[in-house]
Amino acid sequence: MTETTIPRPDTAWFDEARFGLFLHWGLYALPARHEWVQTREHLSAEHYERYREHFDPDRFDPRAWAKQAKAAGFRYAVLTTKHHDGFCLWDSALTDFTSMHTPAGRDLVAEFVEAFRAEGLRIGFYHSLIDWHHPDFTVDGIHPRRDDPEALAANADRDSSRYRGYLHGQVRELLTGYGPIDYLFFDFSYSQGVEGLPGKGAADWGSEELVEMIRGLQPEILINDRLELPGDVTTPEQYQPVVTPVGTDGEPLRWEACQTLNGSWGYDRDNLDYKSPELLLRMLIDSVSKNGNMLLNIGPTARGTIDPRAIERLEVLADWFALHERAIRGCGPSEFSSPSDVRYTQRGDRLYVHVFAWPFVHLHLPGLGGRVRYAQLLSDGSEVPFQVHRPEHDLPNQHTQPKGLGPDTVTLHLPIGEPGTPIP
Ligand code: H79
Repeated sequence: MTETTIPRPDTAWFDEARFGLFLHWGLYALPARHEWVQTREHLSAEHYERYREHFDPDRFDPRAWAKQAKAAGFRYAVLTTKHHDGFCLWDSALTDFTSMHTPAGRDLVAEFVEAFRAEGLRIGFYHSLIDWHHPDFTVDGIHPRRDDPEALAANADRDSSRYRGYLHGQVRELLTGYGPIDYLFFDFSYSQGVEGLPGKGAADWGSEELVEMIRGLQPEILINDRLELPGDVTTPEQYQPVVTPVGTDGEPLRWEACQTLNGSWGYDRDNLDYKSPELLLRMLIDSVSKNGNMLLNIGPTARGTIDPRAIERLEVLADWFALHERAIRGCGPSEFSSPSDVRYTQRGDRLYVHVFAWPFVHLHLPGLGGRVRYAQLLSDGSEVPFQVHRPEHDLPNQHTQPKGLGPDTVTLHLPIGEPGTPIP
């Protein structure tokens, strides 16, 4: 497979959108203590299976989710069709470990797609390469039964090519049953192994064939890079890259930081360690300033609701986006470099100066002299006076005109205090 034979998908929508919603929803919402609970606590298959009988999301309202997401500034949404536990949210013909065989009794992927599409959001599917439920998925270094010698010995009876067939078959179902899908987020490869036990990677997933099948079914879909193949999007997890990520050839990559609200992806009831709304906004701004997106996660509850701490943050995002959308959407990095504690985003001839350390009375922006016609606060449209620093004013002890600024520096004169929004 080479770049010349495979048509590249249209990526403009992804670059424009900048902000996506990740949704981790599945049986792990019931134990409600992290989506890796099965491995973390070595839960038996029987123990975990019980959650299937109790999965009854009676308050699931995908249209409400979609409306809230749109208002909060998201322009695409990525749902866990299946996580590592192997539980499927759609009506798969290849297993009965699905939402169909729970009290829900419905295809939740279908309802998600329908509702989010109706709000004009792009649709992404998260799909786990890892599957702790499938009988042919060998027990490896991150499997819930990794410490069970019998389970490890039974690997001899597991047929990994059958698992590969299942994986490919399920992806085919997802890409043929729900119309055009915009993004596929696979998770994840760990072929280096884990603490002396085996891992899995491209050979286990049949990555090349899988991508070939996907491109054949949906040529426009974007695929992340966790198949151990180069992808359309690289997805740093739970950190902000210090600089724009580059590939092995040194070229910048299309990227998206996937981030949690509180360190857990699945609903984690007793975890109150939430990032502040201000921090979440800074993470988004930071991503855009480095030509990236942010995929921010919510873990809905077992009843299909979104917990109050998450709602609170969505509401702040909605208020912020109402005034500041133009500093994010369709923006990218600036041709200018920002001072510390400031991020620049730019679209055409509009430079957005995001001041992370407020308030200062004066803000010096080197490199902008002669390039600024007018400056204003985005939040209220009020003028921000500025001057171009002139070296002849470099007088000792004159605190408003310190020495050492180049003639190309612009000094913004900022108001003290914040005009009604978390970050001006
Ligand atoms: O779905 C969410 C998480 O459940 C999943 N990806 C997001 C989107 C995820 N969780 N952890 N990881 C991905 C990376 C896990 C890394 C580790 Fe390991 C597993 C660290 C130690 C065990 C892989 C194997 C890396 C080193 C060894």
